[in-house]
Amino acid sequence: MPFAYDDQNIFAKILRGEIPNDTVLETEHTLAFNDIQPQAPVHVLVIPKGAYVCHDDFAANASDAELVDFMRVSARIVAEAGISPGDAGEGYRTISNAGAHGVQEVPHYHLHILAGRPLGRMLA
Ligand code: D5M
Repeated sequence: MPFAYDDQNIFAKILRGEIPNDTVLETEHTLAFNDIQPQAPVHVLVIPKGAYVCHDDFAANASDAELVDFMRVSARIVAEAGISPGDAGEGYRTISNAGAHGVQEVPHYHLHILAGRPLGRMLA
């Protein structure tokens, strides 16, 4: 069954320029901005500009160009924040909540990038 995308969700409004955001990085297919309720010193959300509901919708249905751009933007956020273990940074966590059990609040696919403090053991 195809995903039902609600174009009134808050990230759709951000993408249409109807409400402001604190942009970190923008490319042709992807927008990254600071979370309005940060859970860590670094808390960036990366979203595709296309209308995808959650991770598996995006991963299954986005174009190669969208997928690559999204991943490269996420890498640039990490690099520019200086948090990559590859650059001797302190590390980070990526999270993507999906659906009811994933406790997804905004039904537009997004990747959380959290860093800047020890994040604790968290798998559920
Ligand atoms: O998380 C949704 C996240 O979106 C949550 O951390 C708050 C954030 N949020 C909500 N509205 C805004 C605006 N307007 N700007 C920036 N960040 C926002 P979820 O994974 O869906 O539970």
